[in-house]
This record gives sequence, structure tokens and C-alpha cells, in this order.
Amino acid sequence: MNYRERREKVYSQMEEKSILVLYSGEALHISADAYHDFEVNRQFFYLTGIRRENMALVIDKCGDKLEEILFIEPIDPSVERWVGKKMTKEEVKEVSGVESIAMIDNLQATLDRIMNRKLPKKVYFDTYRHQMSDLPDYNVAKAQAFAAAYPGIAVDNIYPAVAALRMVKDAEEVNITKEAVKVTEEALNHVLNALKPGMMEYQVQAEFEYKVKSLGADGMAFPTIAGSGINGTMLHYETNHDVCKENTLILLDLGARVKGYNADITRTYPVSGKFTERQKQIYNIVLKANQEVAAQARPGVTLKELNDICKKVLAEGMMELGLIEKEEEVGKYYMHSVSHHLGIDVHDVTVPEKDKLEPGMIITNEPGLYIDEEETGIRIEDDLLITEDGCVVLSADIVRTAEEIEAKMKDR
Ligand SMILES: [Mn+2]
Repeated sequence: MNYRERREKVYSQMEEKSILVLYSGEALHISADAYHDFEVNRQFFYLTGIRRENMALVIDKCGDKLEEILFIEPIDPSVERWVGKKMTKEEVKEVSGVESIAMIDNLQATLDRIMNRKLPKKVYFDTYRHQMSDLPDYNVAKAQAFAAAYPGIAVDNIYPAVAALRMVKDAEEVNITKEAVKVTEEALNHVLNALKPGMMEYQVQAEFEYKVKSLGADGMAFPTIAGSGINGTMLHYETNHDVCKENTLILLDLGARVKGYNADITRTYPVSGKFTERQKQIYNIVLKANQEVAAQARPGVTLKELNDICKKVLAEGMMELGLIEKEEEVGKYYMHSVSHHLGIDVHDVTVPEKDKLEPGMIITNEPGLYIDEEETGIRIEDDLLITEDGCVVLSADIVRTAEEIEAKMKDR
């Protein structure tokens, strides 16, 4: 599906006499003249293929056919001297497939003209909020300003319509995700070569990130988690400042981002190159849950059902080891969920009406056990592509079993 087709699908879901105004956003300010790396509004990226600041897409459904304009930054050589090249009109057209390109300085005048002459009843923005306590993001702030300026016009949220489309990946998106998984695989192999007792967790992180960047990826999909020993039991540990001690495990939850698409992988390695018998017992329970979830992931199944399968396998394994007595106690050592959607967001969009898996969806498979009293945290996370009759493990080549990991660490 090309970007034009995606926009047509969104257009078909907009009400008559409405317009959509979608901004790419701006980099967030840090302090003085420093800014965070720019992160594009994901709906804008999905509908245009462009990840540049200070652009806006307008889709007009006041007439009887789709009209669209993409507003971009003008080319100004004195600005480019400092910040680098902007995209030209031709480049923007080529990537997005939008025929009508205008300069962002004209956006307000264009909107004024549409509001006065075409009298839309409704204007769509991306008003998704993660938490009400968050500061409004760029698109939310624009929607708020519009609502204040035009009290008689309805404001609606385009996010659910775009999110529903984003949940099913096309062939191109699947291929790019495979690239991101491949880069993650190579970088993890690099880590397996370097890992030894006495390393700092941040050094393990640095080995991974060095390789990801040297392979030409955009960067990391999310802050790398490198937790050894008890730190592996903290689900979102990002401090990475402890020493990796002999005979402990290190839990690595990480991923590369390539062309805007993310990998999300977790592997748990023995720092000394060999699992202890006890570590292997627990590791193999998590591995079994991972394998069972992959065996059951197929169209029609929900993520909740996959999590129930995962919990059952984990509980059975733990009862055998005497870690728990009853199945209901599984939450003592497993406190998250086994799966989430993956895409241009790491925890990708999910709408309630698409809770059953469909071919083309990409999800994670990440069972884990976190046993504080044994200072042992283990998670094994793969990325799955749902197919017509099951799933493909996109990260199948990233060594996974205890034996494979030990063998790889032995002959280095
Ligand atoms: Mn994950």
C-alpha cells in the first residue's frame, strides 16, 4: 500500500464537509539552544513517508473528491548553512505522492480560506494523549488553539482511523522490520563476542549500540536495558551502571530502528559464558513459554489468550521446581504481559475493535520470570509476523536456547 492509498483510506472514513490538519511536529526544547532529536508525529509519517519538522498535511473533504496539500519549509540557503538541506518540492512529491505542495508560511491563509469559503462542519487533528498529565504535544496544542478560535466547529480525533490501518503491516513494512531485526541480530552477536565478567552494564550497552550505529540504522528503538543479576528483575531498568559479576545473567532488552521501523528483542546471557544448572532450569521454563506462544499465535487469537497460554506454561514449570504451589501464584514472578504490537512505535497502536490477530500484524512474544531472592531475571523476546495460518518468528536467527548461547560464547 503506498502513501496515497493510505490517505484515501483515511479520507473514506472522514465525515462529509470536514478537513484533516496533521502536523509533523517540531523538536522538543531541552535548554538554552539545545533540542532533543526530532521525533516525527507517527500519523504524519505513516500517511506521507516523511520524517521532517515543521510540515503539515491537509486533507479536504468539503467537495466530492479528495483534495490534499502538503505544506513544507521553504529552502533558505542561509538557514541550510547551519542546519543542513531541506527537502525540495520535488523530493516531497516523489516520496509522499502528494501533487500539491505549498510553503508552511501559507498554511494559515489556506486554512482561513477553507474555513470561510467551504464552511467545514468538522476539523480532524491527531489528539491522541498518552496521559492527561503530559504536556500537550504539538498536534494537541494546535487542536486546542483551533477549538478556542472556532467555538462553533467540531474537533475530532483522526488517531483511531490511522491506528486501525497501522495495525496491519504491508509487505514493505514487513521487509523493513526484518532489516531492523537483522541489525539487532548482528549487534547481539557482537555483544556475545565481547561479554565477560567485570564489564560494566553500560559497556555491554555500548557494544550493542556501536554495532547498531555502525550498520547504518537510524539508532535505537528505545533506551537499551542492560540489567545484570538482580537488575534483570527490574522491568524497565535503564541505569546500566553496575558491574556484570561472574556467574550472573544479564538481561538485554533492546532493538534497532531502521527507516522508522523498530525491532524489540530481549535475550538473557550468562556473563561467564555458561549457565548454572539452576539458571538453566529457570531459563528453560521461559523458553518453553516463548515456544508455546509462537506455536499458538495465529489469526483469530487475542493477545490476552496468548498471555493466558504463557502464564499456564510458566506456572507449570515453576510448580515443578517448587517455586510456587498453585497456578494462581504465577504473578509472584511474572508481572507483565506476553505481547504487544510492534511497528513505527515500539509499543505500537492498538484499537479495541481489532483485538483478534490478523495476517500482517507484527507482535512481540516476551515471557519472563523475575526471581528477586535468587537475583535472577530472565526474559526471551522475539518479534512475530502473523500469517494466514500461524506466524513467522522474524527473530528466529537470533540465538535463543541455552545450549546455542553457550556454544557461541565458547568458540569466540
Ligand atoms: Mn517488548
